[in-house]
Amino acid sequence: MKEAIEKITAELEELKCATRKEVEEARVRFLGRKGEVTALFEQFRTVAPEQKREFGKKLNELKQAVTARIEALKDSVEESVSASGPSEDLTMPGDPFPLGSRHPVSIVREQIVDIFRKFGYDVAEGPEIEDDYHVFEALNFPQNHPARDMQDTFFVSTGHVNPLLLRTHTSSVQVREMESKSLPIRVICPGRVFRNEAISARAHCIFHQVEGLYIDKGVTFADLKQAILLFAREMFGSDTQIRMRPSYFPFTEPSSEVDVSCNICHGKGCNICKGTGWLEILGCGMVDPNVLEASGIDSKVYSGFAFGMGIERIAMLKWQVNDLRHYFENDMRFLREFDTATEV
Ligand code: 2NM
Repeated sequence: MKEAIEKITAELEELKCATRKEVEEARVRFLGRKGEVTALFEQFRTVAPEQKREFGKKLNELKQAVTARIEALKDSVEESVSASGPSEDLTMPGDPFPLGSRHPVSIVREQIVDIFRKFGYDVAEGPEIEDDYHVFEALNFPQNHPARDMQDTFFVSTGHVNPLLLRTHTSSVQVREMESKSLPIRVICPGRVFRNEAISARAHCIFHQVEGLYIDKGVTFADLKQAILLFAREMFGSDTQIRMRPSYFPFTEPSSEVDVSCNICHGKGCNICKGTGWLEILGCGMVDPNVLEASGIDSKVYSGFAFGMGIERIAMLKWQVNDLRHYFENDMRFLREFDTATEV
């Protein structure tokens, strides 16, 4: 037995393996069920009792040495495999993480909101599911106004005095601001609105608005005109002109629609402005005294202006998008056109 132990110890020092397979073969040869070391443990049972102590120790040491050697060989084989073989190069740059891009509606909404924030306006949001009071009643819509019809508005509940509905404009948020905030109020309300329209290139049942409201003592139409002019120049360029046309909205009196000079043809007439040199961008007016009074504001002391614009419409002008439906279909070929996200 002594010789057998010495023989294995000597062989162990000579043992060389080039592959994982060879290491495994060596393990089986020594430590496997029929291995040489395993056989010695079998033999150990026949050793004379007075020698058991000495050989037991030697055998255990042998097994430990074999195990350690096999482990060492395994490591060296693995190292040389990874040094030569097709393995990971830890200096390689990481896989690129695909970045999305801003949706054109978000880009324009942020631009509009940033301009008014710079003018000192707060930003407010409110519920998309509203009640009749905040969407129509408080905004001076008469009971028989067509917007209150099932044909035009999506109702969530019907059959009672104040039905729930999907807001058709964000003016409802401004009503909530007038009800809850102290004066003066300067606020901008971006958000999604819903109208029961047949979907076409020019109309959609969902779109986005930014509405603004300014109420203080002595606010005049001249203040409105100046605010809109400054906005238009920030948004469309410092040489932009505006034109106001009389209009009608239930919540403002007087009311006006605003055009900006076409920055494609600079007034010469092109197919974007349909040869007129002007592009319609928003509606506005002086807040009707009935609207102020409904929210508890004394219309003899305070006056204000309000305006509203469609975000999709402005984005269409900005990028010459000819069909509203592009904004809602999430076609990657369309969305990638706005991919300015180069910074991480
Ligand atoms: C528009 C046009 C004109 C408007 C009015 C109000 C409120 F709440 F103060 F009465 N908010 N927004 C308004 C006025 C909106 O959108 C074309």
